[in-house]
Amino acid sequence: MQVQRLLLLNGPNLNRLGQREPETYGTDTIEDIINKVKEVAEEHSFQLEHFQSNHEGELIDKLHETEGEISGVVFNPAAYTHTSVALRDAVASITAPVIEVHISNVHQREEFRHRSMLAAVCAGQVVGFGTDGYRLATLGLIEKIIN
Ligand code: DHK
Repeated sequence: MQVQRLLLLNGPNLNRLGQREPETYGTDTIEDIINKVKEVAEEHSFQLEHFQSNHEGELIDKLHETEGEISGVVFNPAAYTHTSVALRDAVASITAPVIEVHISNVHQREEFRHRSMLAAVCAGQVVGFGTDGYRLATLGLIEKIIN
């Protein structure tokens, strides 16, 4: 049997984690997050692929490429969460379940961060648990895939 794969997908400015507004996003770098998610994935016999981009089209292409290849996606669309109909449509177009993650509690922040364009087409959402949210989202995603 082939090993199932998960995709960890990170949107704009998340390559700056560790240096970027640590009071809001903590001090973990994107490498720290990849390592934590990889650990959870491998504990459950899944392989992990990671992709980060600051460009909407590249994120859309990566979502399309999951078809037939990836069993589930943990996705922090970052600022595109609040603006991107194109990313919403990309998530809706694929068969793999997608869990939306936000490091900060977006509901305690500016009004424009309260709305997610993607939430309605995602299988679940994890918000406000800091970078640990990625680990929690991965566990939830694996549960959905195997059950
Ligand atoms: C990350 C961002 O870059 C923001 O644009 C979102 C999200 C919140 C987060 O909390 O992970 O509004």
